Amino acid sequence: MTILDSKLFQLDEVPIRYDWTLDEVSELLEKPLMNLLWEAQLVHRSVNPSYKVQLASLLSVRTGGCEEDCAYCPQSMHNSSDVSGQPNLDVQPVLERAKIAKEAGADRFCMGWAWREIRNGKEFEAMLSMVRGVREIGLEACVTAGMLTNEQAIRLADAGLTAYNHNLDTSPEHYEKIITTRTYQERLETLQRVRSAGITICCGGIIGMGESILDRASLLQVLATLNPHPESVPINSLVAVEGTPLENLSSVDPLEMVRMVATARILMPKSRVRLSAGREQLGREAQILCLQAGADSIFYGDTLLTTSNPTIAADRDLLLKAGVQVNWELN
Ligand code: SAM
Ligand code: DTB
Ligand code: SF4
Repeated sequence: MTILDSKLFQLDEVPIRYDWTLDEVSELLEKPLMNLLWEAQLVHRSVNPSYKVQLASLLSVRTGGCEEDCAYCPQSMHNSSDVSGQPNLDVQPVLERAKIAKEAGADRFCMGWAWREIRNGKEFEAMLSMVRGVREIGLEACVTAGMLTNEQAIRLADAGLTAYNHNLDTSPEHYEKIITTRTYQERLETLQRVRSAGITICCGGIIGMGESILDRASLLQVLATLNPHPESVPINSLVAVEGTPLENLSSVDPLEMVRMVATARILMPKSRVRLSAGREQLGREAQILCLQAGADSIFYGDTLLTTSNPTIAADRDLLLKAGVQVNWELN
């Protein structure tokens, strides 16, 4: 037994709270970094003693041409990024990609549609077949496709969908500077539909979009007062893509990501905190700090939806060096 196995370094019971105040969240987010890291790690080590990291691979099934005006997104038709509307991928090629992801060690396969909301018909039937196929391959299945109806949520649940990703993106206060074509309230209602259908929720946001520290605290407060907490919380840092209104924003200080991850871990002890877009700008050391302070999932694969992600080889090296546990042998 090492000193790290001793009770001194474990919390007996990590309380789950849904009544976090904005002051409490801000205080955590702005704590001296050493203290924040210590507190976050106590929680993280208690709930995830082997530092298991979930690997989630992403694929864009329907790319570009989206009618929403999300200022960060290269897939919006309101933006002039070099991403044009493309034909949707068919079921079989998607399942081929899922098999490749599984062989590379992924746990979850996430599929994205650049839609304001899910449409019924051929494309939705194909989505259901993809979900069933991904589950048969032995992976968790996640879909992100905008708003949905109760009936669509129930059909996705029946097909075996593990999680639905729908982000709040930023604070309620900063939101209107980023998106005008869909309200915060609509996002919350979508999350409620997903929850009612019995699908787990993947919901987080993005930093680096010109928001204040208080905005970040406010986003985290909204997430941490959802009851139950979202099962997964993706923390993205803006990938500033040419042709979007946010193209000239400078990248966030990597330690800001560390703070977001650490605070999310303390607020939502049992949720998966996914270190998401923007890892290429982070560097190895900051990523390892995130893995230590609370991140227990990453996007794994050479591309996100339309932008690049660290390569599989780079991530294998990172995870090996960090000494975390993944579902393939690290050697
Ligand atoms: N259309 C669906 C929707 O908005 O819910 C699904 C796809 S959308 C691309 C999924 C999420 O990716 C967004 O909510 C946003 O948080 C994140 N995202 C998109 N572009 C990004 C960027 N340039 N940098 C960081 N995160 C981004
Ligand atoms: C999430 O929070 N981040 C992922 C996933 N959920 C769907 C998407 C990141 C997209 C980054 C920009 C792009 O590749 O287009
Ligand atoms: Fe469309 Fe989603 Fe991009 Fe917004 S984030 S423009 S809804 S694809």
